Amino acid sequence: MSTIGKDKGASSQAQVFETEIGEGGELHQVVGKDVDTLTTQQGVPVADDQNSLKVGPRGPTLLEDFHFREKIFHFDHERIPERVVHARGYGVHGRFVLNESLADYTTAKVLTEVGEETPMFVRFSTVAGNRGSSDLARDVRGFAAKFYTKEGNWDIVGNNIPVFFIQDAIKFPDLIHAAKQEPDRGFPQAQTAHDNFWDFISLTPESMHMIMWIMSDRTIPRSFRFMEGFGVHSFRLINAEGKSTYVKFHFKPKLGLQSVAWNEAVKINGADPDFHRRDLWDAIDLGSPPEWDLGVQLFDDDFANSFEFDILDATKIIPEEQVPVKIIGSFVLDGLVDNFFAETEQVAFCTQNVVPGIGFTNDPLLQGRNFSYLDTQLKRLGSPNFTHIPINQPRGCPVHNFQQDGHMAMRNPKGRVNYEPNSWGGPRENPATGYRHFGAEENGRKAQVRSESFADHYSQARQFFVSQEPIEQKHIGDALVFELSKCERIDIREKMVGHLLNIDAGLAKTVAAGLGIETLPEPAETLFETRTDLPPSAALSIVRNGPQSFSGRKLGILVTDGAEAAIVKALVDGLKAIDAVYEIITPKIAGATLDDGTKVEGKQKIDGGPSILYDAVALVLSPDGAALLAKDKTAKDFVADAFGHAKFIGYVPDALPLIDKAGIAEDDMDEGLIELGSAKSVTGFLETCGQLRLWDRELRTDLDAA
Ligand code: HDE
Repeated sequence: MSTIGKDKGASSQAQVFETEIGEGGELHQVVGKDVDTLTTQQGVPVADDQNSLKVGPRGPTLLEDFHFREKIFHFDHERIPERVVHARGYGVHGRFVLNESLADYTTAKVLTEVGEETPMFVRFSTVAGNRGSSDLARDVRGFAAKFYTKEGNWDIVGNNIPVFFIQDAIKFPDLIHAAKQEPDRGFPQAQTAHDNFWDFISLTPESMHMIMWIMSDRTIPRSFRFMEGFGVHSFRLINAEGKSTYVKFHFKPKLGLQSVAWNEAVKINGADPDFHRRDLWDAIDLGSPPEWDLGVQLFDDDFANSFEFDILDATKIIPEEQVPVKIIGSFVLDGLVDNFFAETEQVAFCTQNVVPGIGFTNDPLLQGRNFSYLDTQLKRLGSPNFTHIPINQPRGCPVHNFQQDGHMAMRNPKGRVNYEPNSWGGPRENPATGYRHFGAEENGRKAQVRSESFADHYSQARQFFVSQEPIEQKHIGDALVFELSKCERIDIREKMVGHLLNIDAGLAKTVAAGLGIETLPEPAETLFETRTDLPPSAALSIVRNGPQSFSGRKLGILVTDGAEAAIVKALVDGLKAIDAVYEIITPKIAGATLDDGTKVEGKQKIDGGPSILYDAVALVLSPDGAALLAKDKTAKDFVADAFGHAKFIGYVPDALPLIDKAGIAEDDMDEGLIELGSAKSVTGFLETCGQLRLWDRELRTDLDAA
């Protein structure tokens, strides 16, 4: 017995296996090749990593085994606290190139040196869910960008929605407590459909504009690649003369905007909780990295003073019709991380990270954030030296200062001097190039107050609603009914309808009807005369800013044995030509043999590739294949879901029995079901797929639309 145990451990450790291909193509295992030897953290070579040190083969484990202890100790400490918000995220590297100089407005090199490439790191996230929650939660998406500029790191810690719930940072802990899981039961997570959230919202009228955005499809994006990003606050640009211009930052995806349907989102969360991160990984890995334009809205004090709302109020936008977004450059996100923890998890964004020529305004939300982000990194990363972690280190410039010591200090200078001024030498402040805060004139009485200029909570909420296409308005109504139907307290539902009455009477009535509220409540009381009818803004609709083609999107091609090879080939070629991707879904993962004898590999077995994972689907089936699948629940769901989610469906005539069995009757057949009678018809089908969805189908077929 004892010999067996000993030999096993010794042999598995002493031999390091590598494979080598012999002359005849055979594989050899090579023992003891020149590969690195496993070591402890102290660099001591390890002889046995399979068995702990024991007294005899069945005896107790000894504390003396320092390798065992070190390994377990380190494992025990692998986790760091997850972010208190935005815990679930996905980061990638990128590059920003400036096309148009803002030299009239700012000295920041990143915004004035045309053609210069600035490395970036971007982390996308959901807000409320924990680190292990699913990607398609209805939630705001974080869109945080770190620019490693020549003058230091500049962070835009933005979201995919240009406004926020609250006007003053002091309410942030309440908002987040109410949104996250309830404290007694620990659920629901990653969703706002519960009493505490809507209770807080119903008592916080300033959130109403944001509520319109989060109940829209903006919070269930198809992919990070199809999302806008916003810096939200008004910042300042400061030029060489010390003059300040206000700025709002915008990221506009080159692919256009796109979201999924709510019922689809719910199902995606089950089928692939990593849907968004996988999508981004695949796009970069397959060589189609996403790109965004960086735009700015620039305005001065005259505009700020004449604008209907306060430019310091983060619950308001400045409509693009009033101040157009000027595109000044673009960025591509084309680099996957080498290590998720080292980069995505340890990246520390701080709104306070600005460079010379960029400054803050008095937005009370931004002022609070400037404290919070630095503070939270200490908690999360455990040391004031979190800036020494490679992902957080400036890359475009040196770092010289006399901050020293602390946990995990990695940048320890040599020499005697650690103070400034000194007579030894070393870095000194530089009034010419150093960061200068904008010298805004301030005066006023110290008080805990909210400016009256922040008081109109409904006009822009209405403006957002009336800027939506009918299908988008329907989705907002559906979302409100769904969320409020999950509130147990009727009074909370009623209070919310009271707010909606101040936004749009039609919407309020739809929601009341959906919730079974027979008598409409009184409109919510407002402190000031609040609500003007603002003109609709086309920039606020997803449908009106959707993709121009199927490029960057994904077709699911359901294929069975005996299916027409010419159609499959035409689809595959057509998709490649427009830089779109596809997956072949087959009844068995081994793939299918087509009518000309060629074999196609199945990327998904039908059970693992539901149609919710694709932007559109094609059914290329043989008569036998269709007959077989017409009996299969999963295959029927594949078609029924694609239809229900208003997707375009291409089909060969032989697939009709499956379509029929999926519950799509002959008189349901609409222009979104496109016959692929020949390879030629494929082009037309792919062109049609370039539209987002056939939303009219939903308006025709969904009970709630009536
Ligand atoms: Fe954040 N927010 N936030 N937030 N936020 C954090 O910082 C906070 C707000 C946003 O991928 C935390 O490093 C306060 C608005 C993003 O690492 C924390 C207030 C916007 C991310 C924090 C806000 C954001 C965060 C948690 C109200 C859009 C993820 C972990 C005043 C403009 C960054 C961390 C990443 C993360 C505080 C409101 C965006 C606690 C106090 C408005 C994208 O510091």
